[in-house]
Amino acid sequence: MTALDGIRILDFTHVQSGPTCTQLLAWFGADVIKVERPGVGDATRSQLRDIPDVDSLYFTMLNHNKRSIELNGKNETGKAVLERLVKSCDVLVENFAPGALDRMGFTWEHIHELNPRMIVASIKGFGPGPYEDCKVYENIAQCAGGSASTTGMFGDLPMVTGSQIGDSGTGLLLAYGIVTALFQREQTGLGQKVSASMQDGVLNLCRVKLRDQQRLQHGPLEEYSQFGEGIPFGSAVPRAGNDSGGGQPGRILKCKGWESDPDSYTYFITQAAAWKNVCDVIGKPEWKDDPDYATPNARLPRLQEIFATIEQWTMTKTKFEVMDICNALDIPIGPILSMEELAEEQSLRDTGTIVEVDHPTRGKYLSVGQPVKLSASPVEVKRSPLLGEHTQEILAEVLEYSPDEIADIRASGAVGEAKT
Ligand code: CAO
Repeated sequence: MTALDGIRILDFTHVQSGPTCTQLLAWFGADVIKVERPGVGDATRSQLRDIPDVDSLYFTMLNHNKRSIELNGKNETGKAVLERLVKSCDVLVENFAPGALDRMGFTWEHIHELNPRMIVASIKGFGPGPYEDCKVYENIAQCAGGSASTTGMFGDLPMVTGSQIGDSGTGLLLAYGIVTALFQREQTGLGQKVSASMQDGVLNLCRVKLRDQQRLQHGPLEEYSQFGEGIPFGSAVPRAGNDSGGGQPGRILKCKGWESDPDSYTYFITQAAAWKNVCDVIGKPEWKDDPDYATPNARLPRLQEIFATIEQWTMTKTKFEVMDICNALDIPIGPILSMEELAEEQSLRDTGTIVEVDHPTRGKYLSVGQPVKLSASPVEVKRSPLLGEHTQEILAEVLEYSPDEIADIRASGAVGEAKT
């Protein structure tokens, strides 16, 4: 038994944000039926392909545990099939460009009339306002949501991050909205609209920068390197390189081998409670009682010197030696782990955070698994579906069309060719 057993999702999502959401629901047991354009499918099937004619890793890593039906929502027969799907599903999830679902004839009012219990969940780039009609991809959301403006080195270009906070981040939020709406439906018996915008999602994740924007009105941000360097602040929160966003100053420091290994670095935090241990480890016991270094406030204007001194020590150790030595002394630090190292990390395989999946045309590949673990809802990550792999079984078993009706639907061109 899984947590979302019995919940059926009409998955009208594509690319990354929406598919992230429906994959999370599928992992907890929802029956996710992915609707794809006949013969074409989700655009990511053919994007960034590493093997000719094989579904890309982009697609396979976002569409596990789903079923695929080819269905043309603009064909009259296809629309009738879609209406039947609306009536037999609990949730419709979509991340089309603004207005696309309405243009297909599936307005909220129409869907609600067909199935008052249906929850209609949407991701758009922007919420209501001046940009509500815009199409949006990941990096646009990072730029419009405050992340790019506050990421990067001081005085340098705004930077986007490697984490897909606009796409996967918003997909996560939408899943939370859907499950909450399902919970409310238990009491009301009615569906509702669930909306998440990528700009809102990114801004939500950037809350510490909105915090700092307001702190700036009351004085300089003393934990930023810029303060220690004597560079005045402007009116907006600046980019602060690898400074910590929390109350404990931190930096990325070189470790042994950094000259040839681009990931031979560690994140080092000078947490107040661990300060005395830091002084001992780096060979500066005199700093423990020196009034210029003994308290967090005294250290703030000296952070550059302090981290340079710590780095002299970290450069004599590998990032893993630094981790072992510091953890034993309760000094919070973190090695910079490369994707190569993470892919090989056995403990992540053991917990299902990274999984190896077998695929009929691709063979074995790695994917991220469910990051949230429920003790009573085990997750088995299953391969993504081939395009239209389940069209026949969905028409016959879920929608209960007769063989003659299915023949007519196929003849109309609404669902593509039968798969052998
Ligand atoms: N049957 C019939 N038509 C279908 C269909 C189906 N099964 N599936 C899709 N279509 C149609 C849509 O109805 C739409 O038609 P119209 O433009 O005539 O209304 C058309 O295909 C294209 O859809 P789209 O505009 O959503 O796709 P796009 O590639 O042009 O834009 C994207 C992609 C992601 C920019 C846009 O969908 C978007 O802004 N989505 C919201 C934000 C979002 O989720 N972005 C994250 C993407 S991941 O980086």
